[in-house]
Amino acid sequence: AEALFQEQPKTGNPYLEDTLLQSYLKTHLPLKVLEEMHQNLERFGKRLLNEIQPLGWECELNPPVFRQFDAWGRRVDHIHTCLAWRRMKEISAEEGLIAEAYERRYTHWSRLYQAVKLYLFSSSSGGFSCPLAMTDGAAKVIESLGIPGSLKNAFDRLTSRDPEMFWTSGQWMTERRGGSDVANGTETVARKQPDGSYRLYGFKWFTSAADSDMALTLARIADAEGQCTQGSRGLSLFFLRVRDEQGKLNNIQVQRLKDKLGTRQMATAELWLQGARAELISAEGRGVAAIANMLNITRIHNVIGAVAAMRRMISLSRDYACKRVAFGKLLKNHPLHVQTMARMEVQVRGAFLLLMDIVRLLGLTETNLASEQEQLLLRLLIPVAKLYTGKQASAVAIEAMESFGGQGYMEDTGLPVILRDALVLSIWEGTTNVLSLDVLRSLAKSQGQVMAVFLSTVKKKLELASGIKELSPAAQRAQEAIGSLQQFMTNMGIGRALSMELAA
Ligand code: MFK
Ligand code: FAD
Repeated sequence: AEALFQEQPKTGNPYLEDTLLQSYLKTHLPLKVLEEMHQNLERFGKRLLNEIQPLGWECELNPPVFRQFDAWGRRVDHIHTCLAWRRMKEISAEEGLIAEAYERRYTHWSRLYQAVKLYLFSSSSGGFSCPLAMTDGAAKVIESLGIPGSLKNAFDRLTSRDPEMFWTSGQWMTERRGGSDVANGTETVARKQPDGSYRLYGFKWFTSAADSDMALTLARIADAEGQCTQGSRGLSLFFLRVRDEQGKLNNIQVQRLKDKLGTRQMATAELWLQGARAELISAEGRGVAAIANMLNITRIHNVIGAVAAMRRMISLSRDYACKRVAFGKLLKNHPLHVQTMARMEVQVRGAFLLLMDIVRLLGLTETNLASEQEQLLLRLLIPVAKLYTGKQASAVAIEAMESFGGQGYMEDTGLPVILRDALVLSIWEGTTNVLSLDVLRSLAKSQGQVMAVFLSTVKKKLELASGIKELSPAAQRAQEAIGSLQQFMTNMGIGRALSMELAA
């Protein structure tokens, strides 16, 4: 009778099973750094398997619950999160999932190391990688402001390894009139107080991980007559604590939690700001430019989430192919099935290498080791990678789901969750088309230089590839195409043309 049951797909230590990750680290890292990281990652992989994956599943089974009133009718607006979710916060601190990037004990490799840990963590995290993305983004903004005295405590907490100290942050940008068009859609008003602080009044339409300790948000400062400047130049960036030490909300009301297709493990709330006390942290009218530092980090986290989701689905699919028999042989012995899996594997490998290159460049930039060309390349690659891998993750997750046949569609296998959560990756943190426009923004702002750097980098890589025998004809053809594109750009003065286009 036992033979009637299908064995469920399983994976082992995600670090040890990821041969591409291991070979990337071996090829790129200095030996001493590699040895330390290897040991730590092997340990972390074991922890993921034995402790974190089961917690992640608990988070899925116990989504947050919103309680607006207490038993006696008092308004409490309490967002109850499960024990496993709270444990994820402690683990994130213990593992230094944010701290690692800011301590920089491996200089420019620290960012890459952090990204590798987040990549391994992501698909087991029960959605906790979402608050971590915003926490990292907030730390980055504060660091780029030079860690002003008033934000030192927040910075220390966001980057702490002590679970008691560790804070997570929200990123409240989206309002009802505009999630993409934040510049025109933001209605929240900031009124200056006699002590120099501000009070915020408005409605934030999507606020994920609303159980976070703090948030960065945008608002328009009202002048003495109560008037505000409209458009992008009217927006400023604010820091606020969500609750006080007693857990009381900072003049904020929770309207409700969103009823979402996926990412159900974490609370996304609609919030009324009714005089929330906040601190202005950007120059007046420079809110969008200041929060762009956060966006660029959270967009990289989005890429991490996309690659991790693809890797998880494919790893499970590979294991299944070694267990499931159809037409008298294992799936792995059906050439057509293997071809489908190979195509997915190529997708995830390409995305993984792109991610590694981005975090390598980010690490260089943050330690002042990046050339101007590398900085330009980073600016271009972030939106490109976010828009590309966001879509790619959904497509790969759908394909992988099919590789389990009907079982792939069953809730309690845990596979549909991965697909549902992947579908948001192309929506939040900038939709695909909005990010395409961001690519144009980076082209225009640099007068086309980012594209020139991109093309010359690709050309160099292709020259290297031409040395590899099997690749040479394809590499040759690609090089010719790049050459013509470069010629075209020079002739057209593409940077100037784009500036005009955008200005129009
Ligand atoms: C798996 C983990 C994932 C984590 C998920 C966490 C949960 C989800 C959280 C969210 O979804 S948060 C909300 C995310 N929202 C967006 O991504 C908004 C999408 N819209 C855009 O990105 C628009 O392009 C943008 C709001 C930025 C347009 O604003 P503006 O003011 O019309 O743009 P403008 O005037 O071109 O730029 C203003 C300044 O910002 C310029 O600087 P300068 O004044 O110095 O020239 C720009 O260069 C700068 N800027 C804009 N985008 C930039 C940037 N700088 C660097 N990088 C960028 N990407
Ligand atoms: P719109 O801006 O109305 O977009 C609608 C469509 O129009 C899209 O297809 C878009 O691509 C297209 N479009 C818009 N402008 C252009 C243009 N110029 N050219 C071409 N096409 C265009 N936001 C936060 O601030 N904080 C959060 O924590 C947060 N969490 C979220 C969690 C979830 C699960 C989800 C789904 C969203 C979350 N968001 C959050 C909001 C998210 O960032 C926005 O939904 C997203 O940026 C899109 O904005 P919008 O919903 O206003 O759509």
